[in-house]
Amino acid sequence: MKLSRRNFISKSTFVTIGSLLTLNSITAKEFAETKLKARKNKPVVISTWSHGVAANEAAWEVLKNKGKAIDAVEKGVMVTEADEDNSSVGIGGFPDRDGKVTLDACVMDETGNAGSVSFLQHIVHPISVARLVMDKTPHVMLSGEGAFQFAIESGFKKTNLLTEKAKKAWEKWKVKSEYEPVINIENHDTIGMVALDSDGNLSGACTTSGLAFKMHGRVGDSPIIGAGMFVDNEVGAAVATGMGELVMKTMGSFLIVEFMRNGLSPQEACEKAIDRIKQKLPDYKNFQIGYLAINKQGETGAYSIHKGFNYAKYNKKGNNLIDAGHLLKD
Ligand code: SD4
Repeated sequence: MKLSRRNFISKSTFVTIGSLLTLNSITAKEFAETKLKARKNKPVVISTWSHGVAANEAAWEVLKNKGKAIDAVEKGVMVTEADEDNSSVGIGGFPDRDGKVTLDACVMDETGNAGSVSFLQHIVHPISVARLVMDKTPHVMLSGEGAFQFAIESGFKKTNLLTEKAKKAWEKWKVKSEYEPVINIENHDTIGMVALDSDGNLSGACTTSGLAFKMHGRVGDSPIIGAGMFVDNEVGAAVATGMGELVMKTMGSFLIVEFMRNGLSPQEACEKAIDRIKQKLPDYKNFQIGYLAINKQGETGAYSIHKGFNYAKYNKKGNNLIDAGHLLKD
């Protein structure tokens, strides 16, 4: 039958409404399932490495009182930034080759807003500067002197971040000056945190002094939205730790969120992003990368290249340190 224009329009309208109805009923079903799972799982927060346990405590204080995920992750990672014994975040972080402590951090909230600072010196809480970049400026990222100036103008105090312990470690390193980022030893302290709050909203934060004894001016993945951390409130959030160059080259956190968008669980998505590193970067065995992910339902996942990566998870069942699975079985 030849379709008249009128016929065609009415038939295609019928098809469109028909497919919309199917689409809507699937979406409604999925939506209901997501809500049900989320109700069971939320709130929940996960963060990298064993210092995540203390950071989660502070985040949980916010989450348990029905606070926002963005406030929880900021408060959470601030604990690690203020910890002088932690040699890769905030005060006490190991310096670069030239003895300068330079910090990278970023935040992202449920609206898709993001803020970041890189190569920031003399400020104990770069995460809060990143939050202000997000909340108070039209920009996403401020760097170096400009980031410092913004921090001072916003009321942050100039502080010497190089502790005696970190200075001693740097002086010891200078004797040989070998530039060898070691797996799970000097890279093991960055804190990345993602959370789902009681309202079902996701946010993330990541903060670090980066690789110990790095080249002056080196910036890692941690302040790069999409690399070190990414949030899409429709889907999930992910955060990275380890050798940032590998994460940047594969856009790790964004990739994980996109894998989840395409139907993978957080665990499968982390594994697939580690596999992407394996496929693309032949020297991957020399480095450690750890990924964490959470989805809208409050399900979580974690995976790394090498053994030794762990993370802290706080939900209604309590605050637990968990060993992540890993690719290389050596
Ligand atoms: C960086 N990804 O600067 C950071 C380092 C890190 O655990 O995560 N260490 O490359």
